[in-house]
Amino acid sequence: MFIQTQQALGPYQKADPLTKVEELQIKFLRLIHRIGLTPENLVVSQVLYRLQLASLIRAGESDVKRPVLKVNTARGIATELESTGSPNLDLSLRILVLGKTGVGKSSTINSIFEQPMVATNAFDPSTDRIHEVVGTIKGIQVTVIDTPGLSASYGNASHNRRLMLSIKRFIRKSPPDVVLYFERLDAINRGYSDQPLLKLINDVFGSSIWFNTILVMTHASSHPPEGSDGYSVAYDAFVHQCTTTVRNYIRQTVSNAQFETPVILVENHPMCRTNNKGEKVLPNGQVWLSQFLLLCAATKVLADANVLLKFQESFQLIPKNSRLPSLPHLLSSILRPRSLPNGKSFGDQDDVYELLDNDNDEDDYDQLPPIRILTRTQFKTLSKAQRNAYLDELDYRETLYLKKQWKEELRRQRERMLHQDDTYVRNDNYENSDSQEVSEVSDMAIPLSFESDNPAYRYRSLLGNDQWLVRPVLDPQGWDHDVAFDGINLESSLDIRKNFQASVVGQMRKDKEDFNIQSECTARYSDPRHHSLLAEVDIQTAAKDLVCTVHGDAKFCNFKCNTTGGGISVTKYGNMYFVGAKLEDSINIGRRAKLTLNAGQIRGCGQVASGGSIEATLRGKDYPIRDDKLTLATTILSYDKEMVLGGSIQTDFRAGRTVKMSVNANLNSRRLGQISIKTSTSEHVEIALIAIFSLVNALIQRKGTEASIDEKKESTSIDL
Ligand SMILES: Nc1nc2c(ncn2[C@@H]2O[C@H](COP(=O)(O)OP(=O)(O)O)[C@@H](O)[C@H]2O)c(=O)[nH]1
Ligand SMILES: [Mg+2]
Repeated sequence: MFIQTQQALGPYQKADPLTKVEELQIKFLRLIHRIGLTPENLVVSQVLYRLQLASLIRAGESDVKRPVLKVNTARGIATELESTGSPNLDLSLRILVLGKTGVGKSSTINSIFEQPMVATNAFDPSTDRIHEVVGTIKGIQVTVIDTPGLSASYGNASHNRRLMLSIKRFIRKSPPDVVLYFERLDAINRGYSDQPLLKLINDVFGSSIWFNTILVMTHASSHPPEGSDGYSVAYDAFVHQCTTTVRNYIRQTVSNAQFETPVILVENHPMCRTNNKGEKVLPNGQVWLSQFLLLCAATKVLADANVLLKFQESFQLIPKNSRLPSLPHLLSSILRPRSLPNGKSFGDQDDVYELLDNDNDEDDYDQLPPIRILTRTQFKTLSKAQRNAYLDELDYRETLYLKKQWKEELRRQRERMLHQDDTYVRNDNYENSDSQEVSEVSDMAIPLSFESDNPAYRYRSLLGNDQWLVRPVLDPQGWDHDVAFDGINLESSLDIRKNFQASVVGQMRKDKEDFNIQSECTARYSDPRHHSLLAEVDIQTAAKDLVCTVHGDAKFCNFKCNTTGGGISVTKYGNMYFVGAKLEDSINIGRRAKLTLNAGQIRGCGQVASGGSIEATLRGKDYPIRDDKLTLATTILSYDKEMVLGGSIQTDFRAGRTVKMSVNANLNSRRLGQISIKTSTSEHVEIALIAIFSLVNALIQRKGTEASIDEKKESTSIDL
């Protein structure tokens, strides 16, 4: 039977991970046989069940459908191999021990090898360096990495950190299969708290260390303490209470309430009770060495199977979303048009120059007949229709005048750029240079939804010169109001040399525990033929990690009305990397219409998100003096086997002479959407506002009833 199976498995051996998992299962069963346990043992059956389940899931997913090796068949093969004794059980275990000094790490190593391998000491730390102890237990090769004890006193955190870092270096090349964290059973009492030590382990090795960690309790034959009734607590209840205490600390450390660390009880005392086979037993009759080997082997086998079947990525100790940045979010950040802080979107300036070149109705304003400006009393004598006609005329003239001004300014600017080569003033001579050389720092753009609670928008420049704009950031819930603000916001943008601009935006905030940074550095080069290059580095803190993104964009004006571009970005989040790329194209149709298409993909940590959008913009006839426009966009996003389609409409227009409206609405195929209406006015228009409020109210109510039926979610924001 064995030979048959070998032949059957033979051809798959290299290629098929499922076959490797089946081999692992057979090896595990052979070891169980040697330890003297049966597959009916609770832990053994759990391990076999998990291996079966994992294989079935992967076999079901793969294209080559094939039956998974049944437990009974595997058991038969294992028994047969054990009875013939060949081939050798090719299984190895690599174990790292961690724990405070004197808890019995070295003694346990001697106990499991059943001979003195390392020195132990009751009073002084006797393990002074990290070293490997190699031997065989039940025919499998076991390597234990013995480490000097950690210090229990809180003042010694730096010693502990140094020690852990050197352990981390030691295991870098070949990581352990199992980590044993040691405690003394008799030392766990109500006052026990090793949380700082556990937290340090978590910080140095990362939370993934807990997947392979087993809690080892030495001195397991200790007498349970007396209960409140004067009698000793039952042994099992005592053990349960102690393990629960330590497990809870580990749960708090990894911030996961479900996490259950396996426990092994150990007794190293030479006088430990033995059974009739001479095996050391605990007060409850358990042979602790077999339990020890079983749990170590189970941990290794399950971890190996996860790696082989690529399951390890789907396990996250801390809920997935808080650890992984959202891929759709990263994708939309790569797809968004890049902008410099002066509000000009990357490439926009070129459009504007183009408009200037194409604009022939030069002297519109100068050709207008003169108009008589009325005094207030004269104005009052006019009829309503006359008043309107008069105001319209003024408005028209204002537009033309602004247009003329704008063109002149643009021409001057272009002139300057062309002559800058010779007269270019270096950075350090800025005092002497014409202050016009420095691009102006604009005010912070008003966010889409204006939150009056967000102080970044409430406080304006504290101190500023031509190059730097500095603003305080005040958090109403902040920790220290004596200093009046919790952070600082810095912005600067300057022309470094001809056609080369750079900008920095940064915000730093500090509260009692966290220090947050958010910064964006951008450099942009654009050549006279409207080709442009942009490089950007974003750094920000997210929880405890630093998220760093490097982004590069290039745009080529290949035809007169067509611009093609592409970009790549790399994001580092903790120790994960995400790489993204995008392609985009924008076509100007006439002077006022623009069509933009883009598509991009981002991947990392085995996940992929792809998406794209088509956007059509129609600008008002007075662009860019008045920025009336209508934008229609559709987007598509595919992530995690799901496809989401979205559509949005945005329009900015003037409703009458004094009121500007901005309406933004979007909805996606998940039935999530948003409507936002903003108005700004230079006159009191309470009546109009009341109308809008009632309109919005009516909308909310209607949508509210729809929502209950359709699970539709809408949010409405009104910004004044
Ligand atoms: N009674 C008892 N004593 C133990 C046990 N484990 C270790 N010891 C004793 O505790 C002392 C310190 O042990 P050692 O292995 O050197 O601790 P390490 O610093 O963690 O390596 C030694 O004197 C051991 O004999 C145990 O399970 N039961
Ligand atoms: Mg030791």
